Amino acid sequence: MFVDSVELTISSGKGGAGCISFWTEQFVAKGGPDGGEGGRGGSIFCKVDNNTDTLSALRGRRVIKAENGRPGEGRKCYGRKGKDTTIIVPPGTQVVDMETQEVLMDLVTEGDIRKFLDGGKGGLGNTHFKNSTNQRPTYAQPGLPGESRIVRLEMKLIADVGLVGFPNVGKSTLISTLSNARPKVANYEFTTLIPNIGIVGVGDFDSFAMADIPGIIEGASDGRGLGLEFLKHIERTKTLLLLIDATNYREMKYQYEILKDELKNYSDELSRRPHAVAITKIDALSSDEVNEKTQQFLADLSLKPNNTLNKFGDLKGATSYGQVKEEWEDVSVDEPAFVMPISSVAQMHTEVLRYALADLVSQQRKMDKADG
Ligand SMILES: Nc1nc2c(ncn2[C@@H]2O[C@H](COP(=O)(O)OP(=O)(O)OP(=O)(O)O)[C@@H](O)[C@H]2O)c(=O)[nH]1
Ligand SMILES: [Mg+2]
Repeated sequence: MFVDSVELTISSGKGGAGCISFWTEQFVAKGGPDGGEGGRGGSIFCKVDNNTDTLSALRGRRVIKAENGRPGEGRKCYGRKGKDTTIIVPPGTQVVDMETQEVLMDLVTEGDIRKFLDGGKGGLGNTHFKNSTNQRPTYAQPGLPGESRIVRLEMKLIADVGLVGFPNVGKSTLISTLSNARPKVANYEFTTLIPNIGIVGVGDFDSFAMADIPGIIEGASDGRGLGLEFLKHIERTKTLLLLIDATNYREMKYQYEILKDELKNYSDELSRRPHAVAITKIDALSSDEVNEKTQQFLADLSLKPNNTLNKFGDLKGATSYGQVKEEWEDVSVDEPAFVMPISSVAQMHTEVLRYALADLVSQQRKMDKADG
């Protein structure tokens, strides 16, 4: 099962107590104080590891606690330090304080190790308190308590392409056609309740990650349907593929506008992300119908059909729209990078789509690099 949020109490270790002890030995009547310092409590670290892709390893655990420091001992011996605990999380995990909802840590970069909670300091032993007026102190410090936080670990998918569309438009079918993911496909709305990520291979060496996200409906940004729960997953996808169902009772232009509106209502930044459009289920229509519908859709968006997508493969005369690559960075992201009719079931144009998406992703990666 896909787990993307777990609640936990996380505590660092308590410091060990300082020791009260006096030197004793044969023929030594009154040895001085020799109580050692307590060990520091273990700290909590978080480490980002690409090899885990869910938080499921943490499921069922309620408390994660680092070891306490050991108390100091006589003969000025230090107590042993408590062992640190490292929590391994997938990239894209946030640590959110349950009380304040504040994001305490944002763990994105592979290999990153960050200290979350400091272990409590060990107490000083009585050796430390010896002075000219008190040669035999009978006092030592207790160890300091560790820190404790009730948090929610939340994983937000980081995918190159997020599939966005109304329920039942064929998002899961497309991801199972293009990638290794096999989400459930069924002819009713809201089949997909949790996001799935698939790796789409491009040629022999290249690939990108695609996220299948539950369907969006009008009012999603106010919490309707599955609401905000899943819009937050889209937040971390770098580009979006809007799926518009050619056979749906909802008009294509309407679908497109609602999707754009919902994204914009959720966050301005999301609506400015590069996006493309796939018109789905075209096997259910005649090719004339598909061309007619696509032409109408492009006209509604004030876009002129062109055939630039043919460089990625043969669209067999289907009407489409694509921005020429070199111009991409200057073009407003308000308009789609391309509009392409497809059918996942009949595998029509899905290969062209694969390469066109790879192209969009590689441009996006270049832009990310340029931004640092
Ligand atoms: N004719 C045709 N039907 C399709 C195509 N793609 C998907 N379908 C059908 O459309 C229905 C919904 O497909 P899903 O892939 O589950 O749709 P979804 O967008 O993931 O739906 P939710 O998860 O509910 O949002 C299923 O009955 C699919 O068989 C296609 O290319 N052609
Ligand atoms: Mg689905």
